[in-house]
Amino acid sequence: MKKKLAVLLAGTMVMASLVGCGGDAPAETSAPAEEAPAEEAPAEAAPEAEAEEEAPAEDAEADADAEAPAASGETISVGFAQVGHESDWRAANTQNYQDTFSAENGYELAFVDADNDNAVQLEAVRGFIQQEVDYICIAPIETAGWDTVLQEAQDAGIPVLIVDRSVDADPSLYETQIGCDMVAEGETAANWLGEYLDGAEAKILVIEGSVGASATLGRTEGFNNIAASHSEWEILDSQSGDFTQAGGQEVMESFIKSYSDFNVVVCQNDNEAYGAMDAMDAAGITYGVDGDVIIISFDATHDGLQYTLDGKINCNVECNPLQAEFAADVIQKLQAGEAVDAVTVVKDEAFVAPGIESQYAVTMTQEVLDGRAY
Ligand code: GYE
Repeated sequence: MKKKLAVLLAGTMVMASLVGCGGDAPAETSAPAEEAPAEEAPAEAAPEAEAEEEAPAEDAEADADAEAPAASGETISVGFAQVGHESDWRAANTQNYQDTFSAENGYELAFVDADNDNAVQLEAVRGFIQQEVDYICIAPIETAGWDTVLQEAQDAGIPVLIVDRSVDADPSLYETQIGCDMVAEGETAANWLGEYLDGAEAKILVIEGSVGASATLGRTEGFNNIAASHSEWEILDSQSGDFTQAGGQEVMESFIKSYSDFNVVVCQNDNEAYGAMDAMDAAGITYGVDGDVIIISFDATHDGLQYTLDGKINCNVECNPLQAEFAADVIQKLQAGEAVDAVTVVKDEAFVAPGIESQYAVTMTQEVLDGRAY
């Protein structure tokens, strides 16, 4: 470790509150944390995530390596500039990083929750550079605007891992990118819809994620790629709900005012779907397998899959938040002077409500839900 981490940006740190967020409970934030929370986190392996890496020979070792402390016995310091605490997915992702980069596993984690604010996130990365952490992980709020600070990190000799979302910066400025394939997720959603509707008309409303986020851009692009070949589909409107329950509800309320005739609502994450369902409940609009409106969601977090099992969400496309072990694996390889893959795609699948059979998705059961760790 180059330098002991000081108390980090205490004023700007907002810890994610790991509340389960069902149809009615908005996410909450707790008081700013004063120190990097690594010590509090229980050591626990991420049980479900799988990676599709370019070097398959080493894949099987990933988990074991990720859990091992630094070979030298020295603590490895890692700064993690997290997006925020906007969703259940994010809470699970944060917990996973805190569990994986624990003191017990040989790490000192400096965690900053940027509260979806680009300026705060850039400031966090610059703080990590000043503190001379060994590695920086960035879950970029937006794809744009990273070249300068990535160059600063490179000039300081600190390797950067881009995690969860992607950036449009020069790839030589960072070591690796780890995350789900957002375009493929959007395509899966639309392919499932085409199969389900089987040629019937669709009048579609889209509640997008945060503006400029690769998760939003990718899911939109993927969905539109497939929609382009369905002349019987019409996308009536597409607005950002900021990946939050409140945002989903607000956008859905305004859609309901503007459009009287729609039969599909695409929510780009589960929390937006909870808000959209609240808005439709209030307006007396029925949805799900027994309703008038088909709901598609993304993330497939525990509560999202409960709604899918209950037949309220028709199709839920997974994005696995348990990604920290892949970041730890990359760091262990860099420590050992080994080459790392430029991109690690975290695998995901899709789930559909009971009664639906699909070549694109798994039909939900209680067993699938019980096996969900987040
Ligand atoms: O879908 C959403 C979160 O970047 C994949 O961000 C992530 C997205 C996820 O807020 O719930």
